[in-house]
Amino acid sequence: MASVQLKNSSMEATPSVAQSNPQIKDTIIQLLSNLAHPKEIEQYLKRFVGAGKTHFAVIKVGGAVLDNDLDNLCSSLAFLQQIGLFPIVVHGAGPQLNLKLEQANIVSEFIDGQRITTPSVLTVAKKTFVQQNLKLANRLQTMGVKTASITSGVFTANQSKNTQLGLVGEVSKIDLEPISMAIKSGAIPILSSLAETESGQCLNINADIATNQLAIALKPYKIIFLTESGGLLNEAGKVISSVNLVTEYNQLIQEPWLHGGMKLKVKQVAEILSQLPSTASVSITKPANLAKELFTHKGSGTLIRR
Ligand code: X2W
Repeated sequence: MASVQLKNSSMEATPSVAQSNPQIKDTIIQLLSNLAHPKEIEQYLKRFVGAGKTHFAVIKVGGAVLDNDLDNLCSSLAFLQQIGLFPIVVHGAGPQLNLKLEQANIVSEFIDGQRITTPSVLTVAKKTFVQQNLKLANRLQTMGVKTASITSGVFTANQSKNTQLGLVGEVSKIDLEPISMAIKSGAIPILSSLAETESGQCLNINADIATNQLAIALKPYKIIFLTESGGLLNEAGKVISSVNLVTEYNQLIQEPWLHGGMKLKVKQVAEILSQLPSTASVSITKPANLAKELFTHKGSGTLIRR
């Protein structure tokens, strides 16, 4: 992966509400008491709060989750914000774009998980991504959660070297300022996977790739992929609770049951974690189980570490 230039890398780790007001800690522990022992919750809380407001978590929300699990997603995000933790959300909108292109009779094809993006695909993509961003933001706002929709200004990209992909971007620079400003104003930043070239041409980026690049730039404590399946699934269709990349990666990647999309995800996760401090980890879980995955030893989805 080409190295990404970072603007505003000196973004300070501002204290969260729980850090500046220790009394809130007890309320949080009480709120989570049905999930695990208070000591366990406290241990995680300390870690997350210690990571600072802007470095707690980057959360990728797949487009399918926005269609099928929006209520659980918004409740989980609202809970995090109420306890003073500000996740940075990157959303996808793949299924919604598939539908819109089909309705417009525009053919859409993929190469290795990336959509071939012609000018007419890009026009529909921009509209669809902004609509999905606002759908999530509006729902959160009706729950009293302040949000900042960020659909440009963070990712600068070059057009992909694979010319067959058309208007697809490879991230070259990340500006953290819009994210930092949003969090300072008490809002959850919600990012769409769109970039611009230096000359202002809009480009489409796969939302997983945008998330990975942002995570490498921000070095958050947690990187979370929210999916409908709630984790990596084994041969029997059950969620694999943890993967240690040091001891299990080689075997896992060769398993015949690990299908293409998941294999790609495991490879990408290994690449992100290789560029982050060893304290960082990746979780794949479903929206309803986000707090359980974050605050308990047992977790609820797949925890990947190295
Ligand atoms: C993706 C961006 C959206 C996305 C696309 O056009 O579908 C490229 O493939 P999901 O819901 O996370 O799949 N862009 C270049 O990744 O959404």
